[in-house]
Amino acid sequence: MIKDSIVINGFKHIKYKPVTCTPETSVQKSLDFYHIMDTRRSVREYARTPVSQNLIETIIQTASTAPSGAHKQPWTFCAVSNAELKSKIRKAAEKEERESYSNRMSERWLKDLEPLGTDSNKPFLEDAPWLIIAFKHVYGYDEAGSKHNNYYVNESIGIACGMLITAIHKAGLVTLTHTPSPMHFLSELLDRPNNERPFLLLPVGYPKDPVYVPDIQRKPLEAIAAFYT
Ligand code: IYR
Repeated sequence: MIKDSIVINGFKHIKYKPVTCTPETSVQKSLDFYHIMDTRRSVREYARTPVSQNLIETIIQTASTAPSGAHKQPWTFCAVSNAELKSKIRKAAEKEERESYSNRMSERWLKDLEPLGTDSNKPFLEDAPWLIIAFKHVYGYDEAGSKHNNYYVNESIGIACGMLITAIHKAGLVTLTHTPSPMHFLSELLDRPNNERPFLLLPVGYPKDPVYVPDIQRKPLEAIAAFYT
């Protein structure tokens, strides 16, 4: 008799239910998903079309299905639609970006960004109906309120942000990974606790119509993978 659960180290383990696939449907499903994801682009201009909080909540729940070090889930996703707060975030981000573009970034870096057409103006921080700011938890608290360590925090939140971006794309929305630097102004404006540090800022919404993106190509498989069979 196959058991529904077993106990390991005194902890209950439940029977894993895989997504139903055959070797043939796996191939088709992975191809279909690749083709969907290959249409994803970072978009810098947003339509004013509203996006419901409900939709943003589901996307964040998808992100939070990510694996994390010792399952600590060391993240908070702050979702901002408040116009006044978005405007404050834009002002503070543009102040840092102006300094970065004129003094902090190297000539080489600025040259590398030319094909992408970025500059220190960030209208998307007000135009997008939502801003999601991912905060990493450099440490956490247990049930009794004492501090505990988190593990592989950057890896964990990086994976979760990747899944957030995937969920955004699957919902027909667009985003971009904005990294104003330094970003501690986000902790202050959003009044985040001491154990949280801003990791990534993502505007989320529908794209402006029409919208244009740089004509850049992805590396081919040979350039990104090595097989040892
Ligand atoms: N953080 C700046 C600069 C920037 C840096 C990289 I690397 C990019 O791929 C894009 C932009 C900004 O957000 O404009």
